[in-house]
Amino acid sequence: MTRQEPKTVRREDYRPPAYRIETVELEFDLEPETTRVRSRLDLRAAGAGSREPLVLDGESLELLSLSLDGRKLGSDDYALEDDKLTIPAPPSAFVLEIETAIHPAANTQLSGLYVSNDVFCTQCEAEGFRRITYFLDRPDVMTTYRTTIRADRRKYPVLLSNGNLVEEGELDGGRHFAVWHDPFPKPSYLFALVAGDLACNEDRFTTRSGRDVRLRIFVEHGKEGRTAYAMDSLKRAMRWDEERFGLEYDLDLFNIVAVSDFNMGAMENKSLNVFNDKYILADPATATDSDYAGIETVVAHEYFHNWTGNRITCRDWFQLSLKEGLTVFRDQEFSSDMRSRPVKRIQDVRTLRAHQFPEDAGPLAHPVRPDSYIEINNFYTATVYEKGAEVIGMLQTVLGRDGFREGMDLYVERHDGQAVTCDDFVAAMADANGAELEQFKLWYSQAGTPEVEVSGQYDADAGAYELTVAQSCPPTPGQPEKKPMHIPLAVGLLDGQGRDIRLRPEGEPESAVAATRVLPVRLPRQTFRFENVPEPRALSVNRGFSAPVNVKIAQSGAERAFLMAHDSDPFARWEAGQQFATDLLLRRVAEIQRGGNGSGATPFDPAFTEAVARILRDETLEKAFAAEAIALPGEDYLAERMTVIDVEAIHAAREALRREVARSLEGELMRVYEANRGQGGFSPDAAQAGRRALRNAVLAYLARLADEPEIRRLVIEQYRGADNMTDRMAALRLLVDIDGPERQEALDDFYERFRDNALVIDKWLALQAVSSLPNTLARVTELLRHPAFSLEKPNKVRALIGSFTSGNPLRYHAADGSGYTFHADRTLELDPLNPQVAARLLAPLGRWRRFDEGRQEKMKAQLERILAQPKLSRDVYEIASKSLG
Ligand code: 0A1
Ligand code: ZN
Repeated sequence: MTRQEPKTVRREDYRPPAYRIETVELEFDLEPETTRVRSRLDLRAAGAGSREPLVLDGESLELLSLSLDGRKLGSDDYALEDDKLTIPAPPSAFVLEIETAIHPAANTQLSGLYVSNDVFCTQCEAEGFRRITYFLDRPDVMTTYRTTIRADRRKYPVLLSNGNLVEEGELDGGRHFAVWHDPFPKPSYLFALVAGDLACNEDRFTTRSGRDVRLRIFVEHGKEGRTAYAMDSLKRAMRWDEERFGLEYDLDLFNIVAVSDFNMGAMENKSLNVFNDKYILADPATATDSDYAGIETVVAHEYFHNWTGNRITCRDWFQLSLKEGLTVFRDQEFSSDMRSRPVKRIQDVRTLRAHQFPEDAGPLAHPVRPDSYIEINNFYTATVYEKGAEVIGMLQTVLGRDGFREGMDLYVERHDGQAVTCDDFVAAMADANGAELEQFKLWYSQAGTPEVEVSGQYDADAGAYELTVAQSCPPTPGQPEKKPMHIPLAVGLLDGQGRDIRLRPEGEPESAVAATRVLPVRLPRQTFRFENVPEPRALSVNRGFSAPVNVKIAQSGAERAFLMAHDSDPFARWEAGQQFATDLLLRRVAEIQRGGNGSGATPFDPAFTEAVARILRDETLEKAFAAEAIALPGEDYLAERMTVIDVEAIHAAREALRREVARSLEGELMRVYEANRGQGGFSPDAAQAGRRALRNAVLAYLARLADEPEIRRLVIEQYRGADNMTDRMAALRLLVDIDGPERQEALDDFYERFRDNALVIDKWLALQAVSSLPNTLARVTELLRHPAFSLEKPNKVRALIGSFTSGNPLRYHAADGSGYTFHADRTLELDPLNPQVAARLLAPLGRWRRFDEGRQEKMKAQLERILAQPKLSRDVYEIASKSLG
């Protein structure tokens, strides 16, 4: 087979645009089958000297007409290729008018203009605008938009675009129109248009300088009652950004539209955010506490982009983390202020370790600021987003909260209205603080998770403590050798009573004494010495997860239990428990691998169970924290810690430890379960959510004793009696792993109750896909034909296929390779419909190097089968070919 190798785009090839667009006027005549788009561009050559051809991007467009300064161009005047339109020698300033036809109803890729449940909407990031009209579709071309929308009045009464509504009225033939003007210059990826028959929830917000902003959330009719939490989140986010960063909203109108078909979570288009309705709609009967938390975060994230992304945008797509890492950091800070900061930190680290660490250790590893890509849509990754946010968080740790704020102020002052780079951001931080951040910038350019090996030594005679820190970073694709990084490593020492020892580094004044020290680790190997230290009992490292690294430290179970009980840093307390459990579980895995099923295995260290019991009894702990602290590390995390991953042994070991804890602490667990029954009405607030989290974490332990009829009854009763989705889902999650008649009864009941709510049915699909029962793949395959499933709806695909391939390692990695064949089959079916989503789901196959030889061969064979497909998208081609390496 011959294939035209897709082109690689390189960061070093960046050139500024040859033309500027002064203004753009767009006119849409909306029809689902064929929509006509007229565009009027006011163009100007950017450089003074020799003039270059004008090359406009375009994809899947029908060109209807083209004229320059009012003169119609003939086919000799321009060159039309698959992905571009070239005008070889235009004048230095001119007006170009372009008319194109596009086909929104047939747009299953959901990029450009498409139709979702009879609503027209757009998705232009990263390169979707070129699927609407020919344009300089790159983020460093910023211009002002005036947009006219015409459509059937009855079917599309609501017509929206960016900015302010300047005119609207009636047209012949039952049509109407609206004209929108956005005064803020923006790149094309932030353009948006929506037209449909939508209901709206309207509210107001007064900014601190007195601007009265009209807030509207548009949804399909009948769903407006489920938008209250999103609206409340929006208002809280607007206030928070004023208070924390001094950033105010800048228009009189802010619109959100929720649609049911969307490739990602949501999109920050200027004053017209478009959302996957999963991140807008909630009520107690249908949304879990984590759904509520997700809404709060995503609504805030998109709103925060107005400054970090829209007013200051990216020069080119390699700088994506400039807006994404920073905006994730901002939404994490916001959620930390709204809820429990330690619990938020724990959850963010769990996510980072589950998604970003494996990415950074695999064939798709790339720096936070990548050097090359084939398809930019493949780079909306955990590395760009979540590791990018960690990098920003480290800057705040290094510069201090106030220093960071000064850096932000300078960044906004310098770059408002510009398209800039990650270097510009770091320069603002450095200049505002007189700081040296050259070595720190390696966090943007070097991929891979650094390893930090720590050992401590106490010199009783001198009363001094010496900490030796060695760093290294594993090779990643294209980066065999790494330079030492600047790692801000927060450490503390605990005395025999579990109190923090005040630490003063050698040679520094008494005023530098603190309980937690942030060590500036910069060398491959470095020793830090602390004077006047009484004998320590335990060392606490990477407090608050101050750096996204893997820490290696030799610690006994007793030390870990001590830290679990006493560390003043709640994150470190949680981490001590995770590492304690990890040690026990990996030891058990090794035993299972040596000796069969592990039934004659060495018992787990009882100190762990005791530590869990202590958490359950500690009334001073936040309940949400206690829930996190008793939850074992996930199968993914444990897998990451093994050289050759054994999914069956990991599953067995984890089940065994859960059963062991449940058996030893049954009475205690029962007590906590009963003590945390909800009374009174439901509220999604952090306190109530924490109580539910703890109770459900406890129930998950108890469910390991499901041979006891009493325990089965408990789970079923919770399922039946639940007055909220969190409790109902938690019980159903346990039931799907328990073979028996109750399982199907509950699943059928759930389906009947919620069959009219697409988002809840996604949960139903996902739960069946993550079941540990052996027939799961057969059931998932059956569900592909269920009326509730559709390959054209990304939420359905993620719920059923994604949950199986990335949320069920035990069944996905079945030794016979059936999971892999299933995955490749679905990829090949989905690729022609929606390449973005197909490519995003592919990562698990790329982890083949980490498995035994039999699985390796089977995984590779499926990747090869995908690559052999002649008409593969760039998206899937890039992931599959890089995965094979
Ligand atoms: N900028 C959005 C994420 C996003 C990216 C691409 C999309 O379509 C391909 C859609 C949304 C955010 O960070 O929320
Ligand atoms: Zn974002």
